[in-house]
Amino acid sequence: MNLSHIEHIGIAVNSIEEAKTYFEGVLGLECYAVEEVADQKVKTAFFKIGETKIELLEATSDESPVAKFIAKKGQGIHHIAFAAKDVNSSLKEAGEKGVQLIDKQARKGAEGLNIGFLHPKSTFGVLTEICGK
Ligand code: CMX
Repeated sequence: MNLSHIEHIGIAVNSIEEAKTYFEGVLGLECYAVEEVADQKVKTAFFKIGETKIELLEATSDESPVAKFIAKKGQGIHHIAFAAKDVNSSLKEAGEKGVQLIDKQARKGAEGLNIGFLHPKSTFGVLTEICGK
C-alpha cells in the first residue's frame, strides 16, 4: 500500500479544552491547530511529535461516530492513521485484498488531507485511516 509513517493517532475525548491540560500541560506538546470537520461531525485539535501527530477528537453532535464510540467504549484511542502516497489506490488495494472499506473513495478530512477509513471489523479491532495529500 506504499505507506510511509503513522500520520496521526486519533483520540476520542469528551472535551478538547479539558484534555489539553494533559497534552499541553503535562506532556508539553503544543496545540498548533483546532479545526471543525463538519462532514465528520467532530472538532479536532492537533499536536505534533516528530513526524506523527496526535489528533484529539470531540463530537459536535450525538450522531457523531466519536459520540457513539465514547458512549460504547469511553474515551481513548479511536483510530490510527497511516500516511499513503496515493489514498485512492491504497484503499483500492486494501479492498482487493479483502478488507472491508468504509470509504471506497477518499474524502476531505482535517488539514485538507484526503482520507479514507478501513472498517475495524476487518482490521483486528483498530479503526484505520489512510490519509495523504
Ligand atoms: N474503533 C474500533 N471499533 C469501533 C470503532 C472504533 N473507532 N467505532 C466503532 N467500532 C465498533 C463498535 O464497537 C461496534 O462493535 P460491535 O459490533 O462488536 O459492538 C461496531 O464497530 C459497530 O459500531 P457502531 O457503534 O454500531 O457504529 P457504526 O457501525 O454506525 O459505525 C464505524 C462504526 C467505524 C463504521 C463508524 O464509526 C465510521 O464510519 N467511522 C469512520 C469515520 C470516523 O470515525 N470519523 C471521525 C474521525 C474523523 C477524523 O479523524 O477527522
